[in-house]
Amino acid sequence: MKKLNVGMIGGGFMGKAHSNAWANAKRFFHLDAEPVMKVICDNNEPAAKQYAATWGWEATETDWRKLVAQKDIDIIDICVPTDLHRDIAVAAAMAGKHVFCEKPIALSVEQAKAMYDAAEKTGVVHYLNHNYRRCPAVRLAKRLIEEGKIGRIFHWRGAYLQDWIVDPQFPLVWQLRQERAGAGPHFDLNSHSVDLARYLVGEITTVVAMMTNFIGERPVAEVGGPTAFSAKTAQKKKDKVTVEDAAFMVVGFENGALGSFDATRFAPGRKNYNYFEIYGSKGSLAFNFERMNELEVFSRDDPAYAQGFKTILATESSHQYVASWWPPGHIIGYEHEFHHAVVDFIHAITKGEKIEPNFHDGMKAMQVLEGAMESAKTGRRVIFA
Ligand code: SOE
Repeated sequence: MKKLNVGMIGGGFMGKAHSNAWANAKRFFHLDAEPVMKVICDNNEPAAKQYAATWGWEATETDWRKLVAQKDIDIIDICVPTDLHRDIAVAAAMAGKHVFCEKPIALSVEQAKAMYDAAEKTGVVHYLNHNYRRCPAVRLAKRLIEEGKIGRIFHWRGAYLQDWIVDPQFPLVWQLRQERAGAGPHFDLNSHSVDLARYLVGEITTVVAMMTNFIGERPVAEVGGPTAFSAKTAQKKKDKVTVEDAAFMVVGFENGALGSFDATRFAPGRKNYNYFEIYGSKGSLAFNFERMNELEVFSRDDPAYAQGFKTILATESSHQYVASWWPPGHIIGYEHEFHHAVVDFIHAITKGEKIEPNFHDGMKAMQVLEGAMESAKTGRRVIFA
């Protein structure tokens, strides 16, 4: 079987989800080419070695430029903070490597465009990992919309809520620094919701937004220390938080629908509450990632006496991706979405097809996110040409 050598950059939380998927996708799905876990790159050498030992990467590297220049690498997988995405993705595409990149795409529309242009110019496959598109229940939502079961869409109501920085002592991790992350939950979480909204409802043409910061200063994080969700190694010295803590948007879609988006890391009790509702002329849909195997569906076509939201457990073999896993009712989890992404990415390479979301989708979503930041700053509505 043809082999595709993978070089992954970044060994954190996302690197773990990706490593697991690169290792196991071939065991559950039929692939025309086998991904080979060739090199893990992390600027912390002992961490890279540990990662390689745990996950089965064949070799380690500490300089991403050397990895990108390596002739035997076919795929570059980017799992590092957002400020590094553009340079790595452009260099990888120019070297003819297919690019699998974590979200959000980059720090700006300009950077996203550079990534898209480079990938299109060299003809490599480019993929932006908004993993939630690859939940079977989200695929079911898409199918019901495409089959006309929801009718004309009136509303998108989205929320992505977490609570891992409510404690003012939580350290200033890179996600709270504008120069590294670009923005706070607006880029981290709203980027996912905008991706889902574009996928399920359509293109966004106008935005109004409000953003705020609740905790202005935080203890400086130790180098190589804590990252998202872990708060143990804070120092006494404090520094400024340079991103927003919450970002709310109202948008208009090209098809006339109206949408709202709430993104915050200040919702106690909400751990990874990635939620949306879609209301249409024939029915409604509701999805909550913390119940990711389920989709709530309301149909106005049901007789009045039997109308009500029903919960579909999307674990039948007729639901996308499910047949390769377990029998009905044997639910899947967060990590499975990453496997689905790897499978579709390998298929895109072997069949010479495009995969979505890609850098074009990332660029369009970034236009909405950037527009919202401008709106929050000026107090005015932003309309996209
Ligand atoms: C942290 O907020 C984070 O890991 C996001 O960056 C991911 O995209 C999301 O899936 C879970 O939360």
